[in-house]
Amino acid sequence: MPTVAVVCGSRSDLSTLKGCFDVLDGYGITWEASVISAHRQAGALHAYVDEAERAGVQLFIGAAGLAAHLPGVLASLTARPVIGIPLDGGSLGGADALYAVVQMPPGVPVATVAIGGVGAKNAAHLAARILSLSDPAVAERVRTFRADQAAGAELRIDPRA
Ligand code: RP5
Repeated sequence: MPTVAVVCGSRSDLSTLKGCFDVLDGYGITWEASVISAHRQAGALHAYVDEAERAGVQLFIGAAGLAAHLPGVLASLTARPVIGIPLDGGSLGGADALYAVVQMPPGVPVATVAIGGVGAKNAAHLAARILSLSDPAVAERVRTFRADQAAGAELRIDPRA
């Protein structure tokens, strides 16, 4: 079983998650992805979380659109960290999913990232930072990523040159 389990609510969500998978790969973090709908397959979701926990998954990423209850249900089923990605799937432009994912009741936290593809990438970056607390190899890759990002962003303009 991999370190990170990514669960989304529909096959239609998978293309948005590519950035998440790529970033996890970049950090050398093992992952698996499953389509299990909180609304359509509640029993299967419960069974999957039990199995994943027993097998040693350390962190869950949940992604869903519309009335996006999947990340919250994940957080109800596990004590491991859950990161939620609200997806832009409907006429409210993802605001519906954002509210559903972020507005969890006290004691059942979901670390919520931005809507859509940006959030998908940041879910993986946040997972890496959490895992880096106990994995020195991932911590080193996070350090390298941040240094490269800063170097790539730097721009100095000297009109005298
Ligand atoms: C949510 O409903 C899914 O996460 C998806 O974003 C949205 C639409 O699902 P489909 O009708 O495409 O299966 O549960």
